[in-house]
Amino acid sequence: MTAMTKQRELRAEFARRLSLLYGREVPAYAALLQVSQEVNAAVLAERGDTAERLGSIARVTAERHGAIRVGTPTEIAQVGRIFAAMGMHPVGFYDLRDAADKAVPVVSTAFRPIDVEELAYNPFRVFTSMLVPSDRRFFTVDLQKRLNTFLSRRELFSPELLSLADRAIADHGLPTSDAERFLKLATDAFKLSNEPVDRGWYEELERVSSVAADIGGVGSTHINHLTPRVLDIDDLYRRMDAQGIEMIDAIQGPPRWSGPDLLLRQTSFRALAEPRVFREPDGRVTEGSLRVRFGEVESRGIAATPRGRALFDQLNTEIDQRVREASSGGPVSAAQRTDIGAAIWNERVPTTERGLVDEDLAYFTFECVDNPPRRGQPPTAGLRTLLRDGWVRARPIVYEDFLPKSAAGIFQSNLTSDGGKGNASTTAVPADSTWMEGILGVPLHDPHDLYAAIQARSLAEVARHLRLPMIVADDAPAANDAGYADTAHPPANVDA
Ligand code: OOG
Ligand code: NI
Repeated sequence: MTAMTKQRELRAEFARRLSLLYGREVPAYAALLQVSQEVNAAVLAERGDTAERLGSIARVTAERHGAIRVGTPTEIAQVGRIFAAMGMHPVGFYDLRDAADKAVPVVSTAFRPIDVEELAYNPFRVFTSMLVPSDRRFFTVDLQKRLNTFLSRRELFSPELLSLADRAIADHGLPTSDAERFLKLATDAFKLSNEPVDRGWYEELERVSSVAADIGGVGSTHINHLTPRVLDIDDLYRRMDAQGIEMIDAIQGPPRWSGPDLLLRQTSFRALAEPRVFREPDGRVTEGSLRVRFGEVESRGIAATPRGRALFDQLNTEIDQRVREASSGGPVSAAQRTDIGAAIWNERVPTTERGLVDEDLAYFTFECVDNPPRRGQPPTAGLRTLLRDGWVRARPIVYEDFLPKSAAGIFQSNLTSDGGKGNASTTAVPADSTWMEGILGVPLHDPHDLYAAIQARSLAEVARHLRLPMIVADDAPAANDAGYADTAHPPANVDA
């Protein structure tokens, strides 16, 4: 039998090779990795086992997300085949055209593993954006036509790479000799090209949107950034700042607060000028530079339920409002904004994991405790009571996805031109999740469904173990229950 390289092994090795490639191309990324490792080592030393509550240190150390940008439905469908070969599937739909004030004319999804075991093995995910040239808020009919002509002439992924991808999908991996070829072609496809960039064309697009120019102004694609995960992003921010690396103003996502990490916090250092070759309008080939690629870092928290997500969105609105009020007295600094955010969160969100379970704000898996406090049949099938009485324990499920507002913030803070954005009324096609699904030809997973299924499976297992027909969320409101002393907040935390 020929030795096979499994899809998960292809994924882990692809992530490793991209990281080596990006470190060679963008030296500041290598510095960021170094600082990330220092931060993680410090957190592990300080917090011990609890540092690994949201993933083993081995997982977190290897963990990256990439970001790529493509131009057409054909291109994103090809990207989908290459990632499917590595066990990465499209999850979620992000419309950054609406999430941003500046011109970000793309819609996006994230390709990632979806099974618990696959995520634990290597969670590599790639935020993948596709240009929408039909959107009249950004592009005229004429520019759309010329863009489409330009894009239809380029080939990002060779037929050989795509056919190897299809074989890896069909056979759940590749013979090891072919795996090497596949990995080489896949990694090379995201290398920064030294083909001359047509200056006139690039600049025309840049006047509309830097993102459009980065995607449609060049003949190939490249990895835009590769993001390591840290266990303390505030510490990382301070350390990078102290090294004189220019960071964007803020950490995106939830503020630092007194409760457990939730969802996703991200920050980045500013896009750096990289040498590129240009073809000038008079035909001369010159050396110049472009500022499109940057370094991002993130810390991941617990996945929020739809209820938790709605609360998060509502608190964002309230933070914005409070910041607006405060700014009537003078400019509000990033630090002040963080303080305002933290105050609101501390007041409105339960500060313990148990509180998050009780109010159904975040996803957990549940398991039976080996030595429950009492013997025999548990008295109830209610989850809160089982937790309180020590029959069952909860483990948080880590958030594996992205946040549209943060993604838009990261895009925007790295744009060299603001670009223009007209009004919405003349958009041609509804570029929505159904449309994206049709283009990819495979289901676009809903992140909530994936987390909910993981949680439900663990509850079914608990029920089987305890010989209960099913586990139900207790219907008594948590705060009426004297056993919830560790929940620091009254029920008014949530407006339901
Ligand atoms: C993608 C920006 C979004 C994130 O982590 O939210 C993103 C891009 O710049 O192409 O990567
Ligand atoms: Ni990113």
